[in-house]
Amino acid sequence: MISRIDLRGDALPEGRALRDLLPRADFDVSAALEKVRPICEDVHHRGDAALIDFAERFDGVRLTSVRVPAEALGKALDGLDPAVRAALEESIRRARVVHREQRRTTHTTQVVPGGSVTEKWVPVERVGLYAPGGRSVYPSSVIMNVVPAQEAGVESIALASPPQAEFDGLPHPTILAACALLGVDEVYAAGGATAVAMFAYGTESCAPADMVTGPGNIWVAAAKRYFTGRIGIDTEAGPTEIAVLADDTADPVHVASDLISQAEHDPLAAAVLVTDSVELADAVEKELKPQVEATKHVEDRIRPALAGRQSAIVLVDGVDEGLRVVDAYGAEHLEIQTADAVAVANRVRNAGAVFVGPWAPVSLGDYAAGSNHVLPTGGCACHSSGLSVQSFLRGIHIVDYTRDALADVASHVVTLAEAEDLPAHGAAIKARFGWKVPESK
Ligand code: HSO
Ligand code: ZN
Repeated sequence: MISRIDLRGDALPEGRALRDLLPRADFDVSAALEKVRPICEDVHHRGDAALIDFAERFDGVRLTSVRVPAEALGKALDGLDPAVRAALEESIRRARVVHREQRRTTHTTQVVPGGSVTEKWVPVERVGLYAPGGRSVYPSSVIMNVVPAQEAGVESIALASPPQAEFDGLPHPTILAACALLGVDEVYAAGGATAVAMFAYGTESCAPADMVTGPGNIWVAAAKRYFTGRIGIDTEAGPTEIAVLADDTADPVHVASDLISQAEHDPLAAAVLVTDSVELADAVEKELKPQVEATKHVEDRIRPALAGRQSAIVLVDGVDEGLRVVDAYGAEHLEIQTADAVAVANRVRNAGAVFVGPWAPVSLGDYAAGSNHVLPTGGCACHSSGLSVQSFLRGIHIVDYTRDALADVASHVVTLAEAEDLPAHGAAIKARFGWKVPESK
């Protein structure tokens, strides 16, 4: 059901070469780019009419309007199972506690007497959030996108989710209910690339957004890439990944269930166990079989995900080597199930989020740890972070110098301008001092 990669014995290769030993799913966003281009441009030219035509073609429903009426949100909340409502509220509360602390304060650095640089943090003005429909109707992802945007102080937040034929062309009711709980009342029934294009260009009913975030399939990722440079995006979300670094102290039942939990998302999801214990590897493999069979999405997602080339059990010589492997891989989610898990977790450099010890499974983080579940995939954890308040803020430098403070550094600026063959840059300084450059101190 899951392949093995044996890295024991020889010294591990360095850097990229090590990462190349750990295969990932094929997720070729550039190929999808060509297909989304005409869709995005049609939305650009025909606005709402294009959105309505695409909804008919992709979602099988003819809409009268793409904007979801306010009453539909209230109705969805009224119809929400009270237990689901309580769970969503707890998830929101915990996410708020964590994200509120991420707010950044304005800071002024006195560089020299009379010369200061202030870094002022300003929220993005308008954000469009995308919540997928179809196989992945995740109100939890609505929370993970909306909460950091709200805590960052974003004033205008709109959400789009695909229209559902079975709900009269409205997005899924749990998505609408989550919006109502979060206080988001601007919601659109638009799916995939068309939703991203709607936010990027704006249409008759939807004002353009400065930024689009939220998970989605390859078409959403391709549309985000298409608009990069025009609007801000979070990272392109690829298939979900879990890596578990475990030794012989780990419980194979837990390890197996955690691997399966993320394989449940997608046939391309990756589940990777890195261990120095052959006994644990054997026990996890044995445990996978009955657990996989007992769960719901076996044939369409879990079995293909675990059997896919993107999933594996990786054998290493020790926990130190295991750390090198998980760092090279840069998993979206990394669990540490070893002796002294806290110390091992503190040594991790590359992961979207790290889950420490036996009582912090990825499922907890998906719903109710307070952490964010929108995390970098495909190895992007080596250079990017998950969604946070910071994602929705811009730091603006405010430069304030007095005449004396400028005079003190004037000759250095002129020298550098000349060294770069940009004399007009130097002239802008000289003009202020009667064309005689004061000596720098
Ligand atoms: N594990 C997914 C998020 C999610 N899980 C939503 C359940 N619902 C990607 O981080
Ligand atoms: Zn999940």
